[in-house]
Amino acid sequence: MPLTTEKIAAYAQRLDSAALECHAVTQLSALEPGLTLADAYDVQWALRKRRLAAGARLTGLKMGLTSRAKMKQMGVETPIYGFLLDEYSVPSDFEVATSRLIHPRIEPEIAFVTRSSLQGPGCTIASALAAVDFVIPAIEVIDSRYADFKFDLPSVVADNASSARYPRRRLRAPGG
Ligand code: 0L1
Ligand code: MG
Repeated sequence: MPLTTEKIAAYAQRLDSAALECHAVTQLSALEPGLTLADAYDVQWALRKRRLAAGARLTGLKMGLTSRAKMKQMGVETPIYGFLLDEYSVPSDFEVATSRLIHPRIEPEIAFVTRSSLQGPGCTIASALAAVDFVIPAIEVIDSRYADFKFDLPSVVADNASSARYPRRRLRAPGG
């Protein structure tokens, strides 16, 4: 049975508070042993709505578990997604305040900067490619809200794919 609306909201609040107060919590599937991927994305979407209602702005999306090594580690075949907010961004020449994070790690990434927004239904690979302005190497700071950075797939999806910080660059047109 899918999670009730009340439980989705309560779990989103739990993860939001963990991030805001910098304390680790037990992974969600330990509280909800039957947690499905669909439940987990419902919690992630509720978390996104909470942050937007608190004044945050959506700045992008991320894919997680994109490397073969990570997929193998988690026993999955497809990547997951999460959201990025303005409040996660740090000027690229600033230090990241690790005191505001639980147990941060960094990952090398590839960032796709788009020039126009994309919306489904009917969003194709061709329209996604056409929307790309340029592609740059990037660094991502991830931070699991779960104790000891331990989680299964649905738990990490609910926790917004461990999203935490990313560098904000002053973007110039190539050659500009
Ligand atoms: O960005 C990522 O690939 C992280 C996805 C979640 C797994 C992790 O936190 O290591
Ligand atoms: Mg990453």
